[in-house]
This record gives sequence, C-alpha cells and structure tokens, in this order.
Amino acid sequence: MAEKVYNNYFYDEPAFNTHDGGYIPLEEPNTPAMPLNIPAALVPDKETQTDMYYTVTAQPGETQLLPGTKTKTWGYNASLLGKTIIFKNGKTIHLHLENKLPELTTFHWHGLNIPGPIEDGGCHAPVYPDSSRDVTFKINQPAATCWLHAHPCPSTASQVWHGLATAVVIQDDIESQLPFPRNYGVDDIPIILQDRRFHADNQWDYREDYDPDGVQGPTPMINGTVNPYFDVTTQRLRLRILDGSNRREWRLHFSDNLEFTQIASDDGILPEPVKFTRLMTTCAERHEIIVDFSNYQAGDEVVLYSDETPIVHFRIHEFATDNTKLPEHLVDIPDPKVDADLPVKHVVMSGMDEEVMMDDKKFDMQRIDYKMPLGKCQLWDITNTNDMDGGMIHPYHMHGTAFRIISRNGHAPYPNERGLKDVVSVNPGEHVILKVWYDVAGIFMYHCHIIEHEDGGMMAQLQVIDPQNPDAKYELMDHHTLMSAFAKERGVSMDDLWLGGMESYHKMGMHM
Ligand SMILES: [Cu+2]
Repeated sequence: MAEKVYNNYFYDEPAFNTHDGGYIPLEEPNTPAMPLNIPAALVPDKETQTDMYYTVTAQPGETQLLPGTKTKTWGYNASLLGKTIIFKNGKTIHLHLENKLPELTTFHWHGLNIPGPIEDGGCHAPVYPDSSRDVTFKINQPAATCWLHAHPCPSTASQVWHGLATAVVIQDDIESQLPFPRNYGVDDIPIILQDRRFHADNQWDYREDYDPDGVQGPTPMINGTVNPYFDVTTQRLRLRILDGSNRREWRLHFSDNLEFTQIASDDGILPEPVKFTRLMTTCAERHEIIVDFSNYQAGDEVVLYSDETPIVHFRIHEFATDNTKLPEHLVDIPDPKVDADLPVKHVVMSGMDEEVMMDDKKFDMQRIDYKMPLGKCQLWDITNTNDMDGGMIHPYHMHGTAFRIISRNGHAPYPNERGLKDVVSVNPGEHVILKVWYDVAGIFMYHCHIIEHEDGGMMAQLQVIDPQNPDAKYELMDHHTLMSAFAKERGVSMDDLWLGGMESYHKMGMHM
C-alpha cells in the first residue's frame, strides 16, 4: 500500500490570517543572501552525572540583519534570540537567570513540565534589571524541541518581538536510539520562524507596528537571519521548526512539492512518522521534520516557502548516500485514563482585537480561575467563538504540561496531532477535546499564543493541587506591581506608560 502523503493545510481556510484586514503579506527581502544563523549550543557552567548548571543572560545588543546600520535587538547570551539550550531528561537543572536589559523580564520554559509559577517563569517570576534569580528543576519528560521566551505581563509580545526567544532541546535515551539525524548544526538545525518590519535606520518599532490582533512585519526572519541560505552536506536534514512569531501562521512547502516527514510535535516524537508536502504552523507550535534530498545533486537549490514567499534557500552540496529508513512505529505516547469523577472542563476563547477574553474575563494575575488535582486526567473542551468575517484561529497553550488531542468537532485530530502537544490551534466554531493531566503542582497559565491576545487578556490560570500538600501557598504578583516597575524603569509616570496589552483593558473599561 502506498504511504499516505498529506497535501493540505487542514485548518479552515476562511479563518487563515491572510483574510484579516490587518494582514501583512510576507515579501522576499531585496538584500544579499546570508548564511542561516545556527545558534551555538549554550555551554553548561558545569555538568555532572545527575545535574546540569547554566547561566542564562537576557541582554541587549546589536545585530547585522540588513546591510548598513545594525538593528538594536535583545537575546539570551547573544545579541538576538539566543544560544540553543540543551537539557537531558532525568537531570536536575540549576539555572542562574540574569537580566542585563533596561527593564524587567521573566524566563518562561515553554513546554517544560516543571512547577509553576516560579520555575515555569511566567509573569509571577520577574527578574529586575541588573539582578538575577536562581531556579532548580528536574527534567522528567521525553526528548523534544521546546523553547525559552520572555513572559512579563502585559509586555510579553514586545519582549519576544525584541528577540527574547530561543530553542531548548531535550534529549533522552529513546530519541538517541532512533535513526534520526542529530549532528547539531550540520544535519539537525532549528528553524525559528519570525517576521519583522524594518523602519528608518534598520530599526524595529513595536509601538508603531502595534496591532491588538498580533504584530506582523513583511520581512521573514529565520533564526535571526534575513534572506538566509543553508549549505546542505547530508542527504537527510532534520529541521526543528518553531513558529516564534507573535501572530503569523506559516504555510510551509518546498520547491518541486518535495515531500518531507514529520517525526515530532511540540513535546516529543510522534507515534508514527507522517508525510507531507504542505504544513501549516501557528504560533508557538513545534514541528520536527526530516527532509530527504536524495533526488538532488550538488549545485541544486531547494527552497522553503511560506505561501508564495521564499524563506530559506537550501544549497545542495555533495553528500554520501543515506539509505536509512524510519521505522513505522517510533514511540509509545502516554495515554492516561480519564478520571470518572472529574467533569469536562470548558474553556472559551472569544473576541478579536481589544475584545479578546477567556471565559468572558480578561486575565487577572491575582485570580485563580480553576483548580485541578495533581496526577488525575481530565477532558478539557476548548472552544473558539469567533465568527466575524471567517473568524480567526487561536493557538491555545497550557503551561507546565503536555496534553493529548482527542478530537476536533468529534472528528479525529490532524495526523500530526497524535503525539504530545502544548499548543493546539482552534478553528472558529470548533470544539477541541484534550486529555489534560499534570505531573507537577503549582500555578500555571493557559492562554492564546497570539502573543498580543495573551497580553490583551485572553489568558487564565489554574492551580494544580497536590493532595499531599493541599494548602500550599503561592505568592502571586499583580499587574500594578509589574506596571509600576515598567514605568519606573522607563522613567515615565503611570499615566504615560504604554504597554501593548494595557489598551485592551482600557478600551473595554477594565482595570489590570
Ligand atoms: Cu488568539
């Protein structure tokens, strides 16, 4: 039987972001081709049999993105984005988190099953300028491509836009036995998809570009490179694709309709490899794919597109023949039994622009919206009620866990959604049923990952309660404290403070 190759984008076409009035199409940069930036792996301060120690520094810098003046950017241990951080499953991680930026930030470990709200690094764990925070947690999850990004409410979107996002790779003994390319930088590379608008003197201007439905720019920026090419020296190439954009959906396909194979989703390897010619990714999702260039030869070029815009040029060089075949079954996926005592939990994402809400409320840092017990599995029904002009797709994300997708409007999930996920994009009018369980206790956020929507209040938080310690107390920050700190750091009064998400509350007559 011929293997199935999927060649559509699955999502509801009328809800693609291209139909939004504020949509900004990508444009092919009119600048010289540059080698794709491959972030170096961050070197641990120390590593033992059981522990890994890292210093992660959020810092300002300047990056040569276009010819001429460098762009002012932010990054982690780098001027833009960051070094790739490697964690090994089973090890205890000790992080020294430093902030060299002019304003407060947080270090959110997107995709890690670690306690919240402090280790998780959401809005309750600020690190102020010229100060640091130390956190320790144990990695207890399968190999995956996760990421680190800033998460200070309500300025997450602006800080990610300035460059605070980098890949986090979890390694384990199961992945290392599978026949995947894993020579980092050679045949195993991150592909961080972002888009920016360059203003006068090659600078970014978040406020000028602000859109409450998500900031976009016309220039594709891949791993912090404009107009990149990559030199292919192996027959098979593994791409760890991360949609690190604030708003943009990427509809990916290669020249010649080249087939590729997805091997992993957000939080781990898929049960079976899935073949595609087209793949749509929405904000914060990860897709690991293997591309096989056996039909090409030295001197050829294969182009990765999003819609009609070329975004990465793969220049083919001599390579050794590689006859590796992937097994039909890759890994087993955990599938806990739903606890009969827990009712279905409903979550509704509603509104667009400033009206965005979750369960008819805007986010409040001091409010616990839901409680669930540690270690028990519950069905969550996630709905998107948008119905204006085709509506828009909201990528729903949960901190501190990975979930399984059970169904979309009663139908099977998409073929590449059978593994562990922490982001699921929900079409307008759709009910997506998830199996949700937590292996760690604490307070966790859940929200739309169009980052301006989360800053604008399409976010809530749950407390996962450990029955051994039901009265655990958590110190929660509040918006006012964080906003006062931002105002002080910028030397402005509270009345003159501008942070993207604030307008979404003010225009709805709400306080943060
Ligand atoms: Cu949204």
